[in-house]
Amino acid sequence: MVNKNSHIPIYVQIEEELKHKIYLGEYKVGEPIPSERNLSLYFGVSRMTVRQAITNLVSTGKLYREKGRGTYVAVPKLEQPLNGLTSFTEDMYARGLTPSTKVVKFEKQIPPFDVAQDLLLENDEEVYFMVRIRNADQKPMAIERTYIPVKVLPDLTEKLVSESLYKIVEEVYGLPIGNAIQQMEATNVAKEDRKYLHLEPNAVVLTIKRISLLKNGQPFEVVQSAYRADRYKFTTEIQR
Ligand code: 16G
Repeated sequence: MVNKNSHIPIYVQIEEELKHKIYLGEYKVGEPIPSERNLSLYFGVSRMTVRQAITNLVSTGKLYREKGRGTYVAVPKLEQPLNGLTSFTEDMYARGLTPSTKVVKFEKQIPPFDVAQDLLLENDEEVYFMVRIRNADQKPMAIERTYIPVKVLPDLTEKLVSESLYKIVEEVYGLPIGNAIQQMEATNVAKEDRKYLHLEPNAVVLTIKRISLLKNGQPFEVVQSAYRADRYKFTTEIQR
């Protein structure tokens, strides 16, 4: 219950109480929480105060709003450690989820200039360009746009990349993977990605660019991906 004499703002106390109820399973994942009206009666505070608490929980991804229907408890975000060069397929299996992939584009092309530079390609060298939707337990997590030099993985096919690319690189082509450089930033979801990721306009995604190299130093992929920010959080262990 709220303590009106506390130095902790009332909306923060309500946030804590709602989080506690989610933790205890009193409010269940995918189910609605009580209406603002009922919560304001329950806590004995104004609806504005309740709304502020709910808005904060929505922005941190604990709750989500469905237009005209109410506010629901969100699925906890998937935690992804950032200390190893792992594939999407490995990451999902490590969490007990089943990965699946929909290839929406697969073609040969001359890459954009900056991609050619990242892949250390000459002007006329081609890449395979693919767009893949990556799902966990059938739900979209990310969309990936990948460029792979044709000379590094000749005869790559759409069928091969509908499963794990890293597995194919290592097991079919026999090329050991080395390291990668990755950049991450928060952006609004691109218009063309909304339908694939089932997101509303202006939803936030984690936009990641990865350049990966084989053990021998040859770059083999440039990937631009958008991960659903409401489903994913990245964790890093850092040492002093
Ligand atoms: C991850 C990588 C992506 C890589 C893919 C390979 C990030 C941000 N991206 O999704 O660069 O191409 O794994 O996964 O982690 P796969 O072997 O399952 O195809």
